[in-house]
Amino acid sequence: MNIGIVCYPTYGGSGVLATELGIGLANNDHKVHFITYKKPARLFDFHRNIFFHEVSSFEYPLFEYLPYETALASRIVDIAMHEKLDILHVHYAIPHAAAAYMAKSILKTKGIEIPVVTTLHGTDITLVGLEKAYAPVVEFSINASDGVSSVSHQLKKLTQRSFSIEKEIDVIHNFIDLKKFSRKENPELREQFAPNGEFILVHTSNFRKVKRIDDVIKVFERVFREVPCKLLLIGDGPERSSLQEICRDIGLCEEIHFLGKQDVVEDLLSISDIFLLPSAQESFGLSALEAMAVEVPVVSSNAGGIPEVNENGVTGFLADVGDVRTMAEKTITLLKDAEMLKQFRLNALNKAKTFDKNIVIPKYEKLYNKVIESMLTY
Ligand code: GMT
Repeated sequence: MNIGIVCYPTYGGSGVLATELGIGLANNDHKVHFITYKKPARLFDFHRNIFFHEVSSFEYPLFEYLPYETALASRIVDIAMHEKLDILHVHYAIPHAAAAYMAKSILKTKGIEIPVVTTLHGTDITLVGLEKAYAPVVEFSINASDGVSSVSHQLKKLTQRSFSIEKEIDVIHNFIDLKKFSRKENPELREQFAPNGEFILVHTSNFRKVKRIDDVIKVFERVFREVPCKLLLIGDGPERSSLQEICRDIGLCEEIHFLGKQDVVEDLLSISDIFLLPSAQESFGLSALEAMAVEVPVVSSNAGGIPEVNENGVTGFLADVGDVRTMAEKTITLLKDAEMLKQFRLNALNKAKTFDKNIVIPKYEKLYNKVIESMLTY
């Protein structure tokens, strides 16, 4: 198949997943065309089946805001016509699903029918999508898609509750490449952060408010009082400077390492003992799955779709959003009980295996075939 993928090219979960999907599809002999404003962050290597088409908006003094959606739709039209796309898969509804609808309508006037699949990732529904400024377009463009998928059962339910959705929504969970995300012990690296054999707690995200990283620090502060440990904070975003201020205020700068954006996050996860994810909302929690794949149990909130990944008392622990006391207690329990920690590490890996890319990517291929077939019979 010739597949067009539209996504955010950043380190955020939807962009990471879209990129890994594109790589997986290319390995399955499909030709994959990424259409976005920058090369996707996780697209490192050359692959003979992967093509990147940059979308550039034309600047003009009249434009206080660049019309990216128009530029994207125009680029999709161009690629669909000249690369003969069989299907277009857009990740994150805003503004990609609307641009896809526009492109599809233009292509129709040229006698080209292209099916569109929209994958809902979370904040495109929960945070941004429900905003009055976007909601009618989000609802319309989901219904105008030929196939719709959501990354968790919880997100599907929420989408159906929040909008008037006529389309069937297929749940296709996030997935993981278990070859890439496998534990690689690295005592030298570990020693750089924990020279006296301390435990290492870790969190990775885009440092947005929704992640509640201040709760990560509150949990760490409580754990630190009981068990020698260090905290790695991986990623960057709008909250970083205020978080650094918190660390200074509580005098834990030496124990908390802000590592910024990292390309090879699996190496840092591999030297960690517990992953913290106290998010206010989380449609799935790809970062938790990445940690579990490298045998790191997760202590998290029970928000959104997290319970579909992190099983309470099995692969880690869950607590209500904001309940830092329970999160800290559970973390301490795990760190103090070597047998339990060992069992949870194994459970985390086993659970991660159920989201193996080789199980999940064929579900997308099946959805593409279903959508293409239904268009042919229409
Ligand atoms: O919040 C993020 O980490 C970024 C965000 C995005 O849209 O890029 O991630 C969302 O999509 C991921 C991939 O499907 C999910 O695993 C994340 O749970 C989801 N984030 C939220 O719902 C807050």
